[in-house]
Amino acid sequence: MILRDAVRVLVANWDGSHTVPSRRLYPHQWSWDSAFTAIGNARWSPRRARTELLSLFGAQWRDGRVPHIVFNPAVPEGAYFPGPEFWQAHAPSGSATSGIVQPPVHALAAWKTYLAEPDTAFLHRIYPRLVAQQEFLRAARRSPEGLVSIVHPWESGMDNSPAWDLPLQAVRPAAAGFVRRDLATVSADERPTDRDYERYVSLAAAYRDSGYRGPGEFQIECPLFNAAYGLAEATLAEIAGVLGLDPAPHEREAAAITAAMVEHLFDGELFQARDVRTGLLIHSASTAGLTPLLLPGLPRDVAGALIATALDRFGLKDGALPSYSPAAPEFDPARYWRGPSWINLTWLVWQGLRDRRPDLAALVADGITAAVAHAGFREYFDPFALSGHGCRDFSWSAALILDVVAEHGLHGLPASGREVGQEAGGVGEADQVGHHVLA
Ligand code: 9WN
Repeated sequence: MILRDAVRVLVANWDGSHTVPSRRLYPHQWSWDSAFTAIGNARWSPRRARTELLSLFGAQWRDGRVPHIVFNPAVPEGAYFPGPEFWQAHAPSGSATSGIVQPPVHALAAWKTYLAEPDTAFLHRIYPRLVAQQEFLRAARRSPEGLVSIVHPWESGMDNSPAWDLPLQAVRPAAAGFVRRDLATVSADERPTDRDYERYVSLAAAYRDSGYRGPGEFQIECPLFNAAYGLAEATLAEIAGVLGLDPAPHEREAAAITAAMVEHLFDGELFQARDVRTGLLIHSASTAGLTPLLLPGLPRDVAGALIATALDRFGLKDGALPSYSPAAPEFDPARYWRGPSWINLTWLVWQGLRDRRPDLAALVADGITAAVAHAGFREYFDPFALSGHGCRDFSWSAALILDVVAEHGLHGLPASGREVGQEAGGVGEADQVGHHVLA
């Protein structure tokens, strides 16, 4: 049942060449959402996963950046703020886009899509684009320490994480005069505040007015973004190997970023963000700090310390993984990235644990399936009550459950849900549903 319902959500959110994260709240194509959605789609329709990724990279800019939103021209301007009129940006393909980026988790998505159905022609097409995406980050965003920075909280994917509160204080808020669209769909106490939005808009407008060169008043080395960048290099090495290309430059870059992260962002317990403008670490309790577990070359003692932190301060064993430590005063179980459990973030930590601690990875996978079984494919979840928050029928929640169940089975479900899931034939049934709909 849960698998069939997941495929139904993905089918309903499909727009012909990409999947919208949510019909009402996010009616365009988002960059890292497409990567997570492809990872799930690869489990029942690798063709759809390939199309999703290729359509996103079809809007890649000449400088290699992959915009965080590709706008659907059929959707009215007022459906999402800030829309194409605000960003004033176009890809060489002609698509209207934003001009900022999101964590580069796409090489991983391409690789998982390939593993689900080995299609070397797809890898040949996507590899140079994935390399160009990394080259943009090196050329435009690399600091002398060898880390890449983000220039807007939206680039972190974890938009209003408490980790950004301090650097955002230095940003001049935009004058009012814009209309938020998100509050028409989701309750205000689950979303960023108006004060946050004034600063998001101010930063985005300044970056736009710089010709998307920046850097502007917000320049941060985020541990999740850098972990994704490093994992992308490690994954590109795998892809290069399949394509008969030299993996060594990618391996060297993955090792270099891992070393730079350990040297500059690790506080002994958790990876922290660093403010490039002040040179100081921003001490927070964000779950982003656990995601360097994804890096295959992370030293064993550092990984061990991170796992100890995850157990002590993030309740790793206790069900749904929060996006911020419940032990910290800023924790809020219902507001956006300030505490709720998000399936994509939990999935990333799960990936990082699978080889290192399969016992803990299994508990995290159980937490993902239990949250979705309890509340449906919501955007985020109270990590204790498991109640759903944000929008409904959210694509990556539906997609990643397909991946988790394919790897881990249905253990996290209550017995009744498990039976229904098994009766439905698991991912095999989903496959039929999907192919039927695609036919
Ligand atoms: C701004 C689409 C996106 C996700 C982000 C999430 C949220 C947008 C918003 O939705 O951000 O990009 O309008 O709040 O924070 O991670 O990619 O699902």
